[in-house]
Amino acid sequence: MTVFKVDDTQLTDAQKEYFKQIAGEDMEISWEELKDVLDMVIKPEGNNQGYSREVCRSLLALMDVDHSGKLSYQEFNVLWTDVGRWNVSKHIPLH
Ligand SMILES: [Ca+2]
Repeated sequence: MTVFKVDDTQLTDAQKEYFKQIAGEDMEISWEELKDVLDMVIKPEGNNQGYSREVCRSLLALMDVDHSGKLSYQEFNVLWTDVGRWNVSKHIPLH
């Protein structure tokens, strides 16, 4: 698996702006921010609470290759590519 697909210098301003909206000023995504994104984009079926803290933290840990505890754009992008490839909600237990 190629982990770093995106070079910061290749990001467009629009991509940076979008990521900043999610990640905030620190430009890294915490598990809470990840939950917001997941709940917004992929709503778990029959679950109004959205994704659990455990799922979000597990996903984050899986993609956090530098163990910073948060996802950089590169790390987030790998996750996002996987989200597009599968229906994540069918592969991850929600609770
Ligand atoms: Ca990280």
